[in-house]
Amino acid sequence: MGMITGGELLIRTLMRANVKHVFGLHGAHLETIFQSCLDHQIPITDTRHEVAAGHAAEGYARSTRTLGVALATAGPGFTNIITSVANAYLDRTPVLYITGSSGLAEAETNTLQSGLDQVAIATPITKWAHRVTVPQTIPRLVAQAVRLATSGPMGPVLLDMPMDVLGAQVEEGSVAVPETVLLDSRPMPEPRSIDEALRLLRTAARPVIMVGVGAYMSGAGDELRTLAEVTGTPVFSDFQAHGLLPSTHPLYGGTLHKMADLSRPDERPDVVLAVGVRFGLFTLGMSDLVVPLASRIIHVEIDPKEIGRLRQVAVPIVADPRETLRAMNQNAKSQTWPDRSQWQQTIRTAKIERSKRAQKDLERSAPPIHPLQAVKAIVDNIAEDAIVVGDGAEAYHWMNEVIRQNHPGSYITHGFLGAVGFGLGLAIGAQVANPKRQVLCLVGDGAIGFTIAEFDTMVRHRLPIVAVVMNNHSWAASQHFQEIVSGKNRVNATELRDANYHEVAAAFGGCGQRVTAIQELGPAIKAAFSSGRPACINVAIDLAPLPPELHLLMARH
Ligand SMILES: Cc1ncc(C[n+]2csc(CCOP(=O)(O)OP(=O)(O)O)c2C)c(N)n1
Repeated sequence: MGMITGGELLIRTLMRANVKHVFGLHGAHLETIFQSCLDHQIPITDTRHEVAAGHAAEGYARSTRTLGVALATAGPGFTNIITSVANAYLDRTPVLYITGSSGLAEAETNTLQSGLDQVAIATPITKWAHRVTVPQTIPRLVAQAVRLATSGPMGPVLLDMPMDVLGAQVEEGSVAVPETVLLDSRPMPEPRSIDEALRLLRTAARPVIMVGVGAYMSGAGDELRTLAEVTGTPVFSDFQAHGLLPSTHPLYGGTLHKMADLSRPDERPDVVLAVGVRFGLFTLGMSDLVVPLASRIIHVEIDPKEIGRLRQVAVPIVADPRETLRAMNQNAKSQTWPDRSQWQQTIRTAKIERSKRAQKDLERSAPPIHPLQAVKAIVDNIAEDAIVVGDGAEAYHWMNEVIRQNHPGSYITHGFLGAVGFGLGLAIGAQVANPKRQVLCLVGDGAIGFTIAEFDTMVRHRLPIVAVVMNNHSWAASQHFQEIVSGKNRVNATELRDANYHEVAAAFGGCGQRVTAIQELGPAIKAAFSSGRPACINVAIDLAPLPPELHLLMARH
């Protein structure tokens, strides 16, 4: 047996963890990893900015519910990727970030790309951040990092690998690489809590199920559908659980914010079964618009920190969401459930009323294009299983009005960090993980500027993503916020120029088109997908309208 490098030990361990693809941007500190990827045919999607590599690893993880891996070099590579680490942390996305750093032997010598304690900086925004100092420990520590990232509550981990640890030569047979890295072990609910939860649900007059990231990440879709159907309970989902119950299902009520439409006293939910949901932004914080203060809550959550965060919980269940719903179903099936058809009808009526309110905007015949018309044209012209990434600010709030998803993990949009500009990166990861599916990235004209050079990455890696820019020559959510909070005449530094974003895509070798009339948008989307090339459709939209969800959010300021 010969000698192998630390980078080789890392890649061998990742292969045991089923890692088939990584994202990154080269730096000399990482060279042995790049060489081992070459030897083992692990493709690296190399991006034009580390943050896009990080977001791509998130997009890969979010669309597959498996680990994403991102590589960033020492110093500026690390600082560039931090927004992605923070986003993965707040969204609970399982990503392993590998960062290079200067050699241990060069500690405190003011050498290139050094002088930062990368682990200290990453610690508060990861589940675990650690510096590997002994090459022989690489397999053990990488396996530990992977297990932590992929166990509930999932989240990012960061391993900092000094250049001389990655480059060290180790006798091949002297270090064992673990056979199995991933765990398949889930915390089970107490039978007593299952009985209590079912009793509360059965006695409710107007129960709802709210699903969130935990339900999605635990793969609870089938169990959710069964419970909803057996008990006749309508389902609302947060931004990550979209599609867990197909949007076409008669019991699907919409995203969590839509619960605010149930505003009359006789239509407010009285029991809420929250499955893997984190209360906060998507339940409108302390306000009772989404979750009535008087409602009784059953909270199924793998992280005890989330229980009781904003609301008193009647039945707390700290366990895996899928296993909890499975246990509930086992008992629920043999029980008699009240007829809930009237309550279900109330929710269907609320949905119909909301779409009626949107009708006037959709019927606008003259330019400028209403943003709602644009997002509707998108959902009407993409494949049934397309993945939609929602970036920008008002742009994705408009998309929330019309999005229909029948497959979980197919609408990837903002969570608690709300970092505009993450869309192209997320789309790259989603497309790499799902090469046969359409991937469309909806993005604001402000947001696209953050990583517009990623059209180059898409062209080089043959990723036929279609980006639709909602061009209102403004940081619209910011500008509207100023107008509402500070005054119509107090707009300051939130306007943009009407730029030819589509020409940037074309300049990198993709295709691009400007759209100024709504009739052109559907055909443009279809043509872009049939071209098989990355594309940018630059749509001139009306700046004036405010998405209904933002009315709700801004009303709280
Ligand atoms: C990285 C980052 N910087 C700044 C903000 C503050 N911010 C929130 S919304 C917004 C405007 C976004 O404009 P655009 O991308 O054009 O989307 P639109 O609102 O027009 O859909 C900004 C700058 C943010 N959320 N994230």
